Amino acid sequence: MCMIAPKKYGYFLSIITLCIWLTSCTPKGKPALALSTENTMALDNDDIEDSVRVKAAHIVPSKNQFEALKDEFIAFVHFGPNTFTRMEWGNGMEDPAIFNLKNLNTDQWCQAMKDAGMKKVIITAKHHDGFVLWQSRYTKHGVMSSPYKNGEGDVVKELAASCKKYGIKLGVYLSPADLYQIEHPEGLYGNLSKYTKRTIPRQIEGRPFENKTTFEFEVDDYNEYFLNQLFELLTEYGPIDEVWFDGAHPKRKGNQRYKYRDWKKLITALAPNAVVFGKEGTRWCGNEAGATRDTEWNVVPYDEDPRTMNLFADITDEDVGSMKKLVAGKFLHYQPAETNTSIREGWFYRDDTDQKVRTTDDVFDIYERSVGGNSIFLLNIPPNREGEFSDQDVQVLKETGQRIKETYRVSLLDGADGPKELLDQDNKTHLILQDKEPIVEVTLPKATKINRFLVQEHVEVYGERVSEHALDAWINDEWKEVASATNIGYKRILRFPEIETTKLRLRILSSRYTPVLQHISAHYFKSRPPQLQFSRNSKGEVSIVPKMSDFGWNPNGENAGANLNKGMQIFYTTDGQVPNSSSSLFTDPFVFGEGEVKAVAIMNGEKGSTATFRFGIPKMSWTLVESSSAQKKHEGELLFDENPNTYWQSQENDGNKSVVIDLGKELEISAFAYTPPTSISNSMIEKGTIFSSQDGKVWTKQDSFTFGNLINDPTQRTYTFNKKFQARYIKLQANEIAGNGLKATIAELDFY
Ligand code: FUL
Repeated sequence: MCMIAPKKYGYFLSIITLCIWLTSCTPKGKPALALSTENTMALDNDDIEDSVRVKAAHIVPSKNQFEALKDEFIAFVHFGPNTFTRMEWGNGMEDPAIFNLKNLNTDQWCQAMKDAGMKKVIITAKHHDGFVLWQSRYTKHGVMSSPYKNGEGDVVKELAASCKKYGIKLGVYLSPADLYQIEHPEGLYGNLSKYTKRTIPRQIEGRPFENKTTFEFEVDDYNEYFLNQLFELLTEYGPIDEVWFDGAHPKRKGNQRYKYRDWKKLITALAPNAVVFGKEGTRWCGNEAGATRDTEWNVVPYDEDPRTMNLFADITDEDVGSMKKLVAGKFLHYQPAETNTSIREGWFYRDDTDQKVRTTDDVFDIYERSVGGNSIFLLNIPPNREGEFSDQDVQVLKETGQRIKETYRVSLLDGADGPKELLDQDNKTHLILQDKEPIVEVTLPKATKINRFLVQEHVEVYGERVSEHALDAWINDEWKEVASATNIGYKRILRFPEIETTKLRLRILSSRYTPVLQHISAHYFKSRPPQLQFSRNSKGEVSIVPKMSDFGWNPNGENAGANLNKGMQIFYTTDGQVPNSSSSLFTDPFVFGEGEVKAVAIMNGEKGSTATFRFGIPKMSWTLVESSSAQKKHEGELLFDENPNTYWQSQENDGNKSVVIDLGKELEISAFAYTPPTSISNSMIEKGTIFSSQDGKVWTKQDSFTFGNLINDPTQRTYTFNKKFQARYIKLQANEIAGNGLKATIAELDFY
């Protein structure tokens, strides 16, 4: 590795660069620091990949960013008029009376967060509808005009008091988008007012501030309004540890600009410990589904200096900070990602019946992938109309907290022989790995079962450097690689099949500069064989995987059961026998016709419950003869594409609501199964008739069927015909839709 000194740092840097060059050419003794560390560094025109790499290895988090990283698991609370209107986005024209809160139990929220192990909560003090949850002096569109405590209530104040009581940090979401200020005739958003010098806060008679600080800014009406509200939130609710600026805009007006640099000045002065989300502090991870990247670098490139930027674009690419990306930038900046998602289907509470809640497996899986993948896990729990977290949410939070504690509270490396600096609990001690092939080895006091390994770099002082690493375990008198991954950064959790070992070895395979580790620990997650689910693809191939939750909002594509239970094996039979460890091992999808498949998951010798699925006649040679008035994107073919997530749907005004299928050849039929779509509940077929034909012209009515309770239980229903019959063509006629719906839908049809 040879480098060229960037011009900007001139002579001084050239010397440093030379030192790096010299030391990098010797096997040992490479210093841990070659440059002074910074939160942001400029790249120069003559920087080459090697010098960019060294700079990237010297970018460190700010104090507030590091605190935010250490909080790890934090809560989001979306609450407001949408809680009562059941909308995801309000329109700003809601009557404040709609916020008809009778009770509010912020202590219950905080208790549940505490049980989950969350360290901070961010509340939507103002969402896009512009309704404010605190007693602002600057608007009447908020809790002050609602029935709650006769207009005297203050949700932010009550939460702040509970946070203090439970030792939870507080953050505020203040939406720059403000539909009330856009829509109201006297609204300030985009009202084309002049930018003039204004004093913040604007004094309001009879409502003096205890904090006497004032600011002068050259701003327009909406920026002044925003700054005034920030002033209230940052001075009257105790310490604020995060300010969350959402990037979404349901609507804009008057080319309204935001003077973020002024907002920032106010925040820095009034809430010096607050990290700012959506600006240079922390960034959006790029999705709202709880999906995580395999490689989440927190050193990211910028084209402009983020310290002086006003507008921040979302970073949504899969690759956020590879060398290729960094080299193409003009500035390098440390900016941790927040993995934000909701525990419920949607950001706001709707109901306890249709709006599903994530499973504990799901939340714990996201926790391990996000916190253990160099990001912060921000989980939304929307309070209900009783002002509480619903029981189901509380239960999931409790179970998640229990798992986090049980799995991660103690390290199975306690008492192990290895580098003390990494094994202790002191987050200042660290180990500089100067060898060419850096290795950390630990010997455990006794043979121990583990399936998780946690490693942290000393990012606070040395930044993030490791780009590839692997873990070996001593098994049967030799080293065996059990896990590997790319970067580490603040924290990496490696998950692997259970092993029993007396020695572990962490190998750093590549790094941007001398790796400096801060902590390692080993853990055991007590898992149980998961429940299984079956599917068949359009080629007739059967797959068996751990059951996915039916959480339908924003799917992240992960199978939590499989992620948590590495090393599980699935055995199956197709001859009706109960499967066991001598049955066929499921590795890849296999072709299977009509009949029953039984499967069982076995984990570390423990057997799960046997799952059975009856597959109907394969559908590869089926064709659609006709489907009445299909909706666009919901064509008839989708009812036999072997994908229950896609469906045929008729038009609303279709009196006929029927489908005709050609089975490809004449077959004997004894039963059929109807799978309704789970994503919509108002068009499931409750009553219908099945007709059969040999030639597609002459039809015989077979049976009429009725399926009950579809809306509450939208699972597959099977109907056995009174008499078996021969048919090549089948017609299904929908006669009645559940809940008096007007459209008919079919996710899948099966015949046996
Ligand atoms: C999005 C918003 O539009 C959603 O309503 C929610 O607040 C989410 C956290 O951010 O951009």
